[in-house]
Amino acid sequence: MWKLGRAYLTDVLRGQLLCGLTPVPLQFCTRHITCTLRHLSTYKHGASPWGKAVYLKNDYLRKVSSLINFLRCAHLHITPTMAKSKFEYVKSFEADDSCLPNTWIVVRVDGKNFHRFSDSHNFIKPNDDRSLGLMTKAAQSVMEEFKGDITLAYGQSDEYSFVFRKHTTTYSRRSSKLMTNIASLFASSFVFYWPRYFHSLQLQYPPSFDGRVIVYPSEQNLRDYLSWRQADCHINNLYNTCFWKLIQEHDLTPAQSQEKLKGTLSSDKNELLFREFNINYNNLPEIHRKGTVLIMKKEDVASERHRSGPGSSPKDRRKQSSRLHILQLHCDIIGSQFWQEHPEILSDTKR
Ligand SMILES: Nc1nc2c(ncn2[C@@H]2O[C@H](COP(=O)(O)OP(=O)(O)OP(=O)(O)O)[C@@H](O)[C@H]2O)c(=O)[nH]1
Ligand SMILES: [Mg+2]
Repeated sequence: MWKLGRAYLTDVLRGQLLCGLTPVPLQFCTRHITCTLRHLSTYKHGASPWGKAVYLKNDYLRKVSSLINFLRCAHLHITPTMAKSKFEYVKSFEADDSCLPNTWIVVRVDGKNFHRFSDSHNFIKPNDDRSLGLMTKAAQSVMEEFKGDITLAYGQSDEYSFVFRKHTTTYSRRSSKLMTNIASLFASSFVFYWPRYFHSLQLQYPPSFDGRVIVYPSEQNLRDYLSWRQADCHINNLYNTCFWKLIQEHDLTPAQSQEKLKGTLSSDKNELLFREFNINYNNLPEIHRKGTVLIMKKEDVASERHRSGPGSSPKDRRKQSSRLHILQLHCDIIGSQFWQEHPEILSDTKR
């Protein structure tokens, strides 16, 4: 592989050297550039995971690729007969946005202006279980699509975060491909499954979701990210529960309710809920306090017949007995217990 790359580089350089002298070596040069590109592209986009891994890891090949892009940009006149078209060089202007290797890729989607969207669709305040259920259904569609590659998803309010396994090679780790595919599949699933959760309530307008990609180099960073999102869920839920109780049951205006809660600590809000509304915050539904965690779990689905059926090989039996399914939890992910119980989330084996 290494030798092959080096041989092509030598040819390309030789061709470049000669192309200033006569038109014939120019053809020589372009033929080799085209050839090299085809090989690189095979390794980069090929079906073989080995090829992809080699492409990702082989710094040398990346340099060859950059050199070729440089030659193209420098207006080497690649003729239409040699390359696909003389316009193809414009592809080299595309930014290389592949995520850093050996990091956890997180894609977070967030509803665009859901303050307005929730008002337009009369969402129950502060938490609408129809909306939470629909968000989770859309997240499950995404996890199904990237089966075995997304190990955990965490959602609350109008957002969902998807964690890819550390060494994923999906879309060659290209940030824009990952982000746009997830955001668009999430949005289309949200619309597709809308009637299942909102029944006869019509969608007033098409919702949309923004997306972002963040890479985390250490387990601690990744866990801190998820802790941050869950803490955000708790802080907002505690505030919103107090805010809406004061409006709904004490007839305060939104401005008065806001004023009453200004500067209060978490303990003050817990106290207010207990004293004025006889609510123990810790007894409120976990889905509202902790959000939703989705993880991939292996499920034993083999029937007795499959396990010992005539003609079934041990491989068949293994296949039949380990189907992946999505487990939905509403638990704490800030402490260590969750991570001790599900070590496979951070281990990198493709599931
Ligand atoms: N009533 C109600 N509102 C919700 C629910 N879930 C989300 N929302 C609304 O969605 C908003 C989400 O917050 P943000 O994502 O920060 O705000 P946004 O309006 O979506 O604005 P951008 O994300 O910046 O476009 C909340 O402030 C609520 O207004 C719900 O279950 N019930
Ligand atoms: Mg939003």
